[in-house]
Amino acid sequence: MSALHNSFKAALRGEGNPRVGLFMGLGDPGTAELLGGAGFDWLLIDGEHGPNDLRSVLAQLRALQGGASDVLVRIVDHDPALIKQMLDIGVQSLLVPMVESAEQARALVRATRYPPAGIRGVGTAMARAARWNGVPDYVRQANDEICLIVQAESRAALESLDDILAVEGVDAVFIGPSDLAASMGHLGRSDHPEVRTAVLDSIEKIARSGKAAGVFATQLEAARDYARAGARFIALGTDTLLLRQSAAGLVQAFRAGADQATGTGY
Ligand code: 3PY
Ligand code: MG
Repeated sequence: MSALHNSFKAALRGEGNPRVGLFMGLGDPGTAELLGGAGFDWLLIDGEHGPNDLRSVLAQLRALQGGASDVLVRIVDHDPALIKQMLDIGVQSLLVPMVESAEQARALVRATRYPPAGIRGVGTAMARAARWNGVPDYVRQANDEICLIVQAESRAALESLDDILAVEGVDAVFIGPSDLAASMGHLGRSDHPEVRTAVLDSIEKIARSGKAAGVFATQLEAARDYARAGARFIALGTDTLLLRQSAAGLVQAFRAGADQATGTGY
């Protein structure tokens, strides 16, 4: 197996249970390290809404290296220069938000590939991804091990979904229910029945196309519906929500005289 083998990409192509993951928005390597032992199939470092830059992403990649969870990174925009930097520090599975057309998807494929397939600049001596020239043949293997996931999260994106799905080099399409809800006139209501139906229909369409469907869900009942519709990977929430909910729940439980343990030992 290649030193660059991308197990997340391979898992998306396979069968079996959907891969469940968590978005990490705290931007902290300690949190990443802790969550790396929690049993998720994958963890996503969020550089779109979370306060992450190149260095904080790098620190979290290091904290998660060799762990059981595959690592994804969501970048803030479609900038090929940022994509080049992310790939060079070792990101192999990239989630790109707000993709609305096949043209945008094709540009993203090119940004992630070395020539002649794309426009990724070559600087392997500086690149952790290539172990600073320690991986023989890095430039010839890298393209095949990139997993490019585009986010469809607007009416326009769903209207272009067939065209986006036809783009070679896009491995998966991830539905963003919150932005989709906003674009459908239901801001803050990703559980609105119209949004739910659009998400489910899109997952089914993506699955039929042969590409992998991904989706974000903060309710397990929704996550299970999405799995039944054919989602291959599902985010079950965020580190921020987990921490906030359990912290607030603990203090409320104490004040209400209820019983709640934070765990055993200290
Ligand atoms: C959204 O729901 O809009 C997201 O980007 C998270 O998946
Ligand atoms: Mg979004």
